[in-house]
Amino acid sequence: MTGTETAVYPVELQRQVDDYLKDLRFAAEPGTARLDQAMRYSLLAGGKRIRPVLALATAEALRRPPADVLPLAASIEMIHTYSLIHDDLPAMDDDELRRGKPTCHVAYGEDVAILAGDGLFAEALRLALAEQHGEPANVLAAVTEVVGAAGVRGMVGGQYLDVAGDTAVELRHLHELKTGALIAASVGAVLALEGMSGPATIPFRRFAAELGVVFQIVDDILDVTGDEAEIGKPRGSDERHGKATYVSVHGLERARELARASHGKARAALAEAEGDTARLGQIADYILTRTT
Ligand code: GRG
Repeated sequence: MTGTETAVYPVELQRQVDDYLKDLRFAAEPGTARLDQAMRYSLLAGGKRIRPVLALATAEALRRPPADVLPLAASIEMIHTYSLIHDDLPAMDDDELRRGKPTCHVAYGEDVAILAGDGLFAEALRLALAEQHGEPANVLAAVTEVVGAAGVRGMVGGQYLDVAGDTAVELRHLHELKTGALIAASVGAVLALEGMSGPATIPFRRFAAELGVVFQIVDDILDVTGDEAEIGKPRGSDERHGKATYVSVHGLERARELARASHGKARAALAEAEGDTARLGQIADYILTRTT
């Protein structure tokens, strides 16, 4: 994509997340078993787990065992999965393939898919509040950060700007809300959980914000140039949905330059952060060079 090899992804952190997610069950009675099945169908469909892996790598940077933050990290992935289920619905993007499999509404019906998304959101909060260890005030601050990023000032607000199609809204701003906020919260929530505040958090937060930009530009590039089997959905969906993207606005070459420039800024911010940040840097390199 950028003329470089795909950087190595921390698959051992991804495995920890996958193992944790696999053990989650939501239904408490036979009557809701099919809803549980639909939620787990999408949750376990094989995403890259970038957001929870970022959370685990942030814990590692702060010298806390990554496994300590699994409930919080899993809750972020559950919210991400809910957003994908709802984004694929006929009223939104009307997509039939996600992560290489039929979308939730194709597999389970539209009514169940809406409830599967709603269920994942609520169960994410329950999981983080009930299972995440830490000072109660810090757990609350961490969950507040995640929910804020998922709400109107973040993902849902960004999705609204997208569907409203107001051409005056700057592309970077739309994506900062729609995808950047939850990526940034994957780092920020762990800082909050550790009770970190003030100047020491600034480099981490700058890194995470810029990483969201890299992620989105690369996503737009892959929608045009990616291998359909690898990206798990048909190429060109942005164009079919008439979406303004970094590629449609700036062209492919400029979009690649912008991705490299944002990656450089993310790396520069990380260099200012205290702690064991090697793995966070590795994830930034992966996000720039990923093909899936
Ligand atoms: C419907 C409430 C609501 C929100 C939708 C994030 C979002 C907002 C929609 C997803 C649509 C989309 C494809 C956005 C582009 C960026 C993105 C989130 C890509 C998918 O994320 P990855 O690459 O997916 O992390 P995996 O499958 O690896 O988890």
